Amino acid sequence: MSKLRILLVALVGSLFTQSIAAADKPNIIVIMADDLGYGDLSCYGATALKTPNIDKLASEGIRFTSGYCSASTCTPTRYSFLTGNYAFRRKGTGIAAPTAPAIIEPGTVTIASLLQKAGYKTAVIGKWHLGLGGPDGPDWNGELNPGPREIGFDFNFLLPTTNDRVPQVYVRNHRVLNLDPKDPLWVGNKKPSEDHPTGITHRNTLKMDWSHGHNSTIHNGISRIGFYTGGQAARFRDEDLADKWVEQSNEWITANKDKPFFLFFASHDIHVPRIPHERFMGKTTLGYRGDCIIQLDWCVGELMKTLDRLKLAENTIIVFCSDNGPVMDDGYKDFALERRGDHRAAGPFSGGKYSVFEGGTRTPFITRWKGRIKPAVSDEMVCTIDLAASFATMTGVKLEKDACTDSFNVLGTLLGSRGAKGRDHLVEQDNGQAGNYGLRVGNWKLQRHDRKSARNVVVGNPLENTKVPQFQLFDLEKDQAEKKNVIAEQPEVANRLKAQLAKLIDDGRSRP
Ligand code: NG6
Ligand code: CA
Repeated sequence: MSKLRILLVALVGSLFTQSIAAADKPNIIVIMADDLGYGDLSCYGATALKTPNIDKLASEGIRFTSGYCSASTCTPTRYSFLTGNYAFRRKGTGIAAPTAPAIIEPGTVTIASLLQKAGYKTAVIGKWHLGLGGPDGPDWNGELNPGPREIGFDFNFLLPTTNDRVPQVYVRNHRVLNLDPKDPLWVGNKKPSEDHPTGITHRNTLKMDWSHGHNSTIHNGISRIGFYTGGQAARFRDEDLADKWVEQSNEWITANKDKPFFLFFASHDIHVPRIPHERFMGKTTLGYRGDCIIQLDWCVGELMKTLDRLKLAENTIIVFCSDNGPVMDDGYKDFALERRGDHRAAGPFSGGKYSVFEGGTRTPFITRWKGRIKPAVSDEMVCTIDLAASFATMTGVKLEKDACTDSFNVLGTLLGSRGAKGRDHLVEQDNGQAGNYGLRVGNWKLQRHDRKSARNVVVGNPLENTKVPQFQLFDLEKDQAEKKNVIAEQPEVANRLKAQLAKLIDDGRSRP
């Protein structure tokens, strides 16, 4: 072969691999809502409000009826989504306190580090709630390290804990944004001084009253979980959070439009305190809880506009999901329950946030890849924990055996390939290490409650603890509300599922 020919073959070859690689490396945006229930969107049956932007995503992509998050609280779902490991296997994965250190150790393989390996630019914008800093916890006035950047994110712009936990500041990369060193930020679990105003001592000054917990330091007229002082210039207004996430995302997407990128858009909506921007207040009949859903839908619309403007829609996979099921009264008197009317936030399911009934983890789950995914509704079972293995497969990154040990490759299902199957089983959990479990296998659902007072959480009253037996079995085909325990009628099925769950826990991993 002549030199020229060799060169030509090499060139054509590399062009070919490049085009294949480009097709296999679409941008990825995971939009994770907070506390959004299965029945909270009009594309999932809500009639009390309209969510046109998310509905559009669903109509242009796949709307899953068996899409799950891993846990019915925030921290364990986020831990599992990022690491691909069930949170019940790890101590310290329950709802993180304001002073919690980084829960995921630097160097841990995550969906972000895998995509980084595949050549992606990666960012997380929004709620973190996975702790920051070393074993002593966050150094709010110094480097907040380790954090997202030590586990695969090139950029982070965060609400560091939750909007109801102190402090109300943004964290950009390793620093609190706009922090004036002359006004240091102090965060702690105890009242810093006798005269420090709290939700108890200054209750009549609050713009939204608390119903349980949430009675410590007051910021923006709302008392929170935990205490803090200082950092005045760095503090945000709750009303502006959604706008901030959109602004930051648009900037980051625009700056990274020429490379494949992975954006984890972690909305704080619709977590308490539900304080939408003034322009969304009163937009629904459901009170602020509904108004925050409209605000979330607006955010999704803005992201879509950015993709359209940059001509990226056909080169971007969007996954829309939630971090746990719904709750009405989560500590503030925002009248979500009183104003809900016929709206059923968990759709046809029982339970919600904190529970292992389906309402706790079966949540909206939508994938869209314009031009590639054929619009459909899918009953296949998929979970946020599967995104790591699925996108590693898509981008050609090798998954080591000890990484993402509970993450299954369900890429075909996520993209709607004909005949593709989702999971054949899934463990659902409530909060942190061990506790209460659900195991879904096909239409069967086993509940196992290891905690003494198992919470049979009723949406609307999270404090209601109905005693439940340690094991219950439900046939979801006939009884999706898990109302009729058939464990006595189906001893064989129950024993099979009990043994399967015990093995899944004992094995320490479930990915083959
Ligand atoms: C609970 C809080 C609740 C919420 C939850 C975490 C009280 C009484 N309840 O402890 O309001 O903050 O933690 O929610 O303080 S999550 O969605 O971030 O997991
Ligand atoms: Ca949550």
